[in-house]
Amino acid sequence: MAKKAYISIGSNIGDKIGNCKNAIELLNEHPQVKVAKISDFYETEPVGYKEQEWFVNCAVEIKTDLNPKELLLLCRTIEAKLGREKKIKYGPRTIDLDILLYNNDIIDNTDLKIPHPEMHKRGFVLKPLSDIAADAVHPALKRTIIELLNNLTEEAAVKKIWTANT
Ligand code: PH2
Ligand code: MG
Ligand code: MG
Repeated sequence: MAKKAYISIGSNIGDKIGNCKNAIELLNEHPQVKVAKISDFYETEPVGYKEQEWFVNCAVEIKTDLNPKELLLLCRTIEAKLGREKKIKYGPRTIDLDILLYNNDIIDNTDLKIPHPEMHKRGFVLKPLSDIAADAVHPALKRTIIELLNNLTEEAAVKKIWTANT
């Protein structure tokens, strides 16, 4: 598995922790994906659209032979399998898998932007990501994940609920 990528996972409908764990399992079951690291899990205040339940968020590091487009398709397939329905932007979702980083690639297509265009503004992304990739460098901003987290101005709450690696 030649490439390293980071994926943000979130859920705010149903069994939120279970949905995130199922998503991780489905990623790992793909023959061309190996989940290498799992962050802690966090309960997070909704960002963007406030009138919805709090989320559970986590992040994973994967090793993969899929290219970014194939990985995006896999993420969408897993979302569909776990019962995600058509979405209101920023609204409630059973499961959401967003590609954050893929190697050091910068991709700017209409349907796929890597690094994720909002990752550096979001505590619910940066906090879990910092568990597993504190020193990874954002290829466009040239800042590490921990630097981005420390410079964050967004104040939405991010509370640890589950530790993956004990
Ligand atoms: N995802 C969104 C919009 N807002 N807020 C939190 N706390 N966590 C999320 O995963 C999230 C969100 C759109 O994908
Ligand atoms: Mg998202
Ligand atoms: Mg998404």
